[in-house]
Amino acid sequence: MALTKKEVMKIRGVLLNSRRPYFIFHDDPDGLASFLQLYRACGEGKWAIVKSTPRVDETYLERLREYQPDTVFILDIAMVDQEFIDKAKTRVVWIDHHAPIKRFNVDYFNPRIRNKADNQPVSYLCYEAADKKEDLWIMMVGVVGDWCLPKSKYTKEFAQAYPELWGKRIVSPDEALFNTRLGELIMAFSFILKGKTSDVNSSIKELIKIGNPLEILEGKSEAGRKILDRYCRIKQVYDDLLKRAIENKTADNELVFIYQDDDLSFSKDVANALLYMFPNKLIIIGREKGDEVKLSIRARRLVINRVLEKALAGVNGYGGGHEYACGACIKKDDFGRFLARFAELALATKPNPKLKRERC
Ligand SMILES: [Mn+2]
Repeated sequence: MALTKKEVMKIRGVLLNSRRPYFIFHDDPDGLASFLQLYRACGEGKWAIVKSTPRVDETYLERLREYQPDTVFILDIAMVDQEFIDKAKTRVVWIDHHAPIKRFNVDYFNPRIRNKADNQPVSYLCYEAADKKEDLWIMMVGVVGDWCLPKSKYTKEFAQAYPELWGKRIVSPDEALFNTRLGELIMAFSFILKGKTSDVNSSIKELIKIGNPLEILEGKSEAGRKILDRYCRIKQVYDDLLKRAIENKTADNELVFIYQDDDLSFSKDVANALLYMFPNKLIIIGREKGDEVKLSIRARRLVINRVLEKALAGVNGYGGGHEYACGACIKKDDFGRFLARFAELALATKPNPKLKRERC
C-alpha cells in the first residue's frame, strides 16, 4: 500500500475543501496526470509547471501573491525549499515519491518515508486521493509514463474499460509504453508539455475537458482534436530526430547521436525509444545548446552512473542519475574528450548478464 488510508483521507479532505488551490507540478506525464486528477476532483485552481530542475524555490512565491490560494499542492517534485514553505503563508500539501527529505510546516506525503522501495508514482497516490473512477486512464498515463505498473487490480480494470488502449500479456512498463496505444497517449502527454508556456497551458485547458482518451487519440471531440493536432506537430520533429538517430547506428556496442535544436528537447524520449529497440547498446543522445552538450545516457547491461562519475573527472561538466539512466551536461570544448573517455570506461566495465529495467 502506497499511502495509508488516513493519509489518503487527509489529502481528499483538503482537496475537496479547497476553493482556491494552486498546483505546482513536474513537467512529465506523471506530474501532469497527478495535477489533472486533483484539478478535476476539485474543479478549479491555477497551476505552474516546474521545468528542468525539479525544485520549488522562492521564485514561485510571486505567482502565489497574485492568486492568493488557500492551498498549494506540490506534485512529483523532488525538492522544495523550506523558504518557499515558510513564505507561502498558506497550507502546503506536497505529494512525492522521490527520496524523502526533512521539511517543516508542510503536509508531506511520500510512501518512501515508510518503505524505501515503495516508489509508486504520484499519479497513483492522487488517484487514491481524488477517488474518481472515470480518471483511471489518467492515472495509468502517469504511472506507466514513470515506468511503473499500478496494482494489477487497476491494470485489469483499465484493460476492461479500454481494451483498445491495452494489449495481451503486457507485463512490463516498457511493453506498455512502446507496444500499446496507452503508450501513444503517454507520448501525447509528454509532448504537449514541450514548447511555449502559453501553448502548453492551452493544451492543458483542453485536457481538463477530456472524458475519454479516444477523444485525443482519434480526435473524437473538439478538445481532443486540438490536443491531437498539437501533439502530431511536435511528434513530427521527434520522429525525424529518431530516424536520424537510428541512421547513426553502427555495428559496435554504442549508439551516439548529437543534434541541435534551440526550442525542443527530445533527448530523453529518443534515448528511451532507442534503448527499447536496441537493448544491448549503450545509448548516448546529446543536444547542443550554446556552448554545451546536454546528454541523456541509457543502458541495460551496464551500470552507467559510476562510469559517468569517472568520465566526468577533469572534464568541464556535471551529471548523474540512476544506475541505468543518467543525464549530463558537458562544455562543447571538452565533449570529444569526455565521449572517448566514457566509451573507453564503458568498454572496460563488465556487463550484467541479465537485462535490467529501471524507471527514468
Ligand atoms: Mn514521478
